[in-house]
Amino acid sequence: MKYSVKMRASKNIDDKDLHIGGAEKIIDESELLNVVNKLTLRGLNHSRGDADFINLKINKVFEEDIIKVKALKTRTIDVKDSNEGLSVARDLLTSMGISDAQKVIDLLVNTNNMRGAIILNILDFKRMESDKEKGVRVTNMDYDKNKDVEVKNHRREALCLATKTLNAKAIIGEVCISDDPNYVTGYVASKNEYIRITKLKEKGDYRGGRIFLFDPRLDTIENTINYLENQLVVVYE
Ligand code: PML
Ligand code: MG
Repeated sequence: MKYSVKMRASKNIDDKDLHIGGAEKIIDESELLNVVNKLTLRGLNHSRGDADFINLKINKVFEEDIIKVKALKTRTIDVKDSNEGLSVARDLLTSMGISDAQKVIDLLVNTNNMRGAIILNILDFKRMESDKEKGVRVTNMDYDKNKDVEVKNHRREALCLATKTLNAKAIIGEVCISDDPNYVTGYVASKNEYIRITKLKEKGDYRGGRIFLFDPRLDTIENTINYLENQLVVVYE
């Protein structure tokens, strides 16, 4: 028997909920208590701050409901600073057919404190999430092996999330800046690859987030959000 475990941690600042971090696992029953323990510790000691509130959700899952997806291939572009990084990201988005890539970058650099991602319609640049404060949180995914439970491995967890996300019919791209103030590498992903860019912000900046590029000609927004939130996906490398 397998279980899905989701952890989400937040902090209360001036009566506002500050998003700290989260994690997703799909594991065997024998690992459950161990994983719950380790994810709780991760929520308690995060570089965005120590949590006041940790939400753990455990669901039994059925093997036959899980789809297997191969991880996107990865490459890294080295840049000297975040200005150069953002301009590389903009050019990659343009090469993916985004008509006003600067608009996407401007939206992303001003994103702050969201639990989930922004979904942007690539035809009219309108946001598609019903809750604009939370965004859409991609859940129910993990690797088949070598799962990192103890400490956050930014690159591997982001690759898992991007692989699931880009496997949605109507998501044609993603751009991400980490909201971890100590982590400045971000990425642009397409259906074919996950391109890391070594600096998309300066150290110490708490801002960050994700934008998914949605092509409404390929699927409905309802199917897309349902897939991102609920479809069980295991990623193999
Ligand atoms: C996050 O903080 O969740 C985003 C991490 C981005 C990782 C980019 C990379 O190193 O490949
Ligand atoms: Mg995070």
